[in-house]
Amino acid sequence: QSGVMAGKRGALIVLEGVDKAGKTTQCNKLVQALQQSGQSVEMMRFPDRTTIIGQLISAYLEKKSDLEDHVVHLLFSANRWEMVPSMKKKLEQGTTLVVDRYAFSGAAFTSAKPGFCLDWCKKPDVGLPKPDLVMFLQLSPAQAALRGQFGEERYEIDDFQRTVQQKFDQLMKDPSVNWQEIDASQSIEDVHREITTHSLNTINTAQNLPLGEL
Ligand code: DGP
Repeated sequence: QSGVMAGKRGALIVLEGVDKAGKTTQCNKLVQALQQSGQSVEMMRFPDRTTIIGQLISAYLEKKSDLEDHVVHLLFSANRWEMVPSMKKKLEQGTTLVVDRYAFSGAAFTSAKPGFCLDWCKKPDVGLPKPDLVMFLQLSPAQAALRGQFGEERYEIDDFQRTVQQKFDQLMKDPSVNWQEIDASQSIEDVHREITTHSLNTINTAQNLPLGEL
């Protein structure tokens, strides 16, 4: 090996899925399991509501403010872009990032609104670091309903979530993304085992590959 970048890079691992699929639970469990196996790993989530852009998004989701749909879309994307320098730095330093939602949620949620095409929705995120693995937690609307009522936030409506699911189905046809579908109706532990196996495999293969771009 030569040059300054002798270390192994971390992997960029994303969990996606419709609301109630269990993404946050599984992200937390995955981070714990990877830490216990000796990996350097950090969790992230989008939207990241802690930044100034994130606070605008949060107020919008909580229906405390109204924003034009294109503007909101661009803010969600900007919220990802603002984290790119720190993401790249961590990956280069060998830290694996486990990310709760990413650009795919961006495209799926906005394109589920009337008057938006998937192609336009994907554009602002073109050039973001490409995940080494995107696990899609698959859960039917009927199964999601068994997990209780949706909350009060914007987008937490059955019909809308059905359309979002269809948009994700379209996004998953993109062969340039490493999609892994996970049956999220299994027990928490079974889903966790599957996700951990895929993640460990990805961490091993990603370290020999350059980080891609969406
Ligand atoms: P969460 O914090 O994971 O509950 O996500 C908040 C809500 O925002 C959820 O309904 C999904 C939606 N969402 C996440 N990312 C995006 C995005 O980039 N664009 C749009 N329009 N919605 C998003």
